[in-house]
Amino acid sequence: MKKILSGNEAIARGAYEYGVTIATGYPGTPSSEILENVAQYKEIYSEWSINEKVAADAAAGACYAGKRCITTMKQVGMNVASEVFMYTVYTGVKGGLVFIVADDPGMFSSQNEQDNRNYARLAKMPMFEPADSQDAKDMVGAALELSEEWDVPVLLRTVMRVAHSATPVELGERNWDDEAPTPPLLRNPQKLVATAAWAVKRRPMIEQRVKDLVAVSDASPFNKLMWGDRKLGIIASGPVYFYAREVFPNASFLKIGMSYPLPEGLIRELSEGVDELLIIEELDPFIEDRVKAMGIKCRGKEIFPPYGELLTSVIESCCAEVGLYPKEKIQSGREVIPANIPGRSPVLCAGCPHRSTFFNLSKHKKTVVAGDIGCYNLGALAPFNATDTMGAMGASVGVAHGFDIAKIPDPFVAVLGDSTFFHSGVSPLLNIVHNNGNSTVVILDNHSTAMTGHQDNPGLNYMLGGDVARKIDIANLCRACGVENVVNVDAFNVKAVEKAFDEAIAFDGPSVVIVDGPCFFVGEGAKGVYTVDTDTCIACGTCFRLGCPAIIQAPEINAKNNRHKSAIDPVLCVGCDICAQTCPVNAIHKVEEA
Ligand SMILES: Cc1ncc(C[n+]2csc(CCOP(=O)(O)OP(=O)(O)O)c2C)c(N)n1
Repeated sequence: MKKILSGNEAIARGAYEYGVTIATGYPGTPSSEILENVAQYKEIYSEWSINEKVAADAAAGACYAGKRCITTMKQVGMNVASEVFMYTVYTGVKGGLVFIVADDPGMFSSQNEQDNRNYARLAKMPMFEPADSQDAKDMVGAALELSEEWDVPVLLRTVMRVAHSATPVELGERNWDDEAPTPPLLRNPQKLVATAAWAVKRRPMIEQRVKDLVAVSDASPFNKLMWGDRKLGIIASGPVYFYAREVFPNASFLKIGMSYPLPEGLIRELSEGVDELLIIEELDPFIEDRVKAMGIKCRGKEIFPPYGELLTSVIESCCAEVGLYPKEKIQSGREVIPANIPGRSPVLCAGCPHRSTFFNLSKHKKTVVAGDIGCYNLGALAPFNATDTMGAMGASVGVAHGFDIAKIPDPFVAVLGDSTFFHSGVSPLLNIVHNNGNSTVVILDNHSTAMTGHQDNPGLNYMLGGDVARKIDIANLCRACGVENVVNVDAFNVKAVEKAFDEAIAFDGPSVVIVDGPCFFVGEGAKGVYTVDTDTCIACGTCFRLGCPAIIQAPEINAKNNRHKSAIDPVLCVGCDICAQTCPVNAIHKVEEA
């Protein structure tokens, strides 16, 4: 039976069909739906772990116990998990272990555009790259088998277009003995303890394995040499293969699906059979560098940019520039976003509990804000313009400590969310305490990992799949880290939030303010609708500084300052009351129900 599945759904299906019994991960676009779909297969234990490294360690442990495991992450999550594949390449596996990472060429939802194929080379770990959903499902099976046969973790690297596009997939059944008991762990410290004295003995094997795997790559059904016109040969991997095929339907192609190590025999065969060889790949010259190192003449990054997606339109115009494609054939209208659409800045949702924090921080222009990754990243944008730094998850707490030890003259705070705190905020908080630091850490506890789709985290009493979980109290955790000044404040009380910030910043020693209030989408729903009394409104603009999408311009103008008065869109308002609390003339009030 065939079904149309997204790449992420297809990977989940592959995990089901090919006997995966443990699946771990940490959410992040464009990878999150993999685990959410895996969770629907009751034969597979799945969990959102607290971060990618913990998820990958857990998968490593389970694979040592003989289970087939996958661990999923977004592209920057690979950095967090990197310790784990660097050591599992040495220890090997028992059950198959597949690291699944979704890269983000074009940076649709990421702070950088790293090309994680480089990690395969760095770790010397085999890698597959699906071009569509069928590939994605099949490669889960192939990667697990390769992992077990070669005693090595395998990387399955997708990109956003594969993760989120839906194409037909042939479905199979799960052929796995789920009732078989887990045998005792096979003790083998010389292999599983990656201490220098033992690991160094395995080092030459790792090099040899990569050399031997070249033959496997050459024989892989995922590496396909397809002869066409001998004037032009193209090597492409992932979805770029389809884009390139569309531009050059008659060329000879090597479609690469197993991309580390590369199929050197097939590459040589193609290069010897064509007049000109092009490497069309998104981001880094990963294939090109290897092909050139093999002494083969080819062109790649001298024609195509090393950033962004290489969609059909980009390939056409780049090739037209160097005379490889007729300029007059370039098809207009293929742009993803037509140039004449005005840009719109994203804003916090109506009813967002983060609003009171950024409204207050934006009033205190002197306060430096070390920001973090979550919905609250919008605090960096208008109308708040409050956040000064943001680099990676959990970085806010360490960066604030850096401000402290550098003795910056202005007050400062770190701001991060509950999921981010659990992910990588706890250890830098311990670091502040241990090193006699004097920073204020603001934890925006919206009872959710909201930005990536409301996944669970240790502050919540449920797990992926719905089972009841032990709930960690963030305030007690901070106290256990040694922070004496920990306060909880209601996120929907603007004045109380301001007071808590002022007191925490003034406090001599580390302090934590937990701004507590549920994300609207996990809370109890709308609390009513508010309205603006146009006669009372003085058009001061204070409510616009809340950046609430429900607050709009009224047609009426205040003649004194010639500015539009405010109004509230009743469809968007959820009754959080924040605008009413901040209006200096009390012009905003709740619409009483009839
Ligand atoms: C290393 C890494 N993993 C995953 C992500 C994807 N990601 C961005 S924000 C976020 C979680 C945000 O949750 P939280 O801190 O609770 O803030 P909220 O969005 O709920 O306000 C995640 C998982 C990332 N950017 N970096």
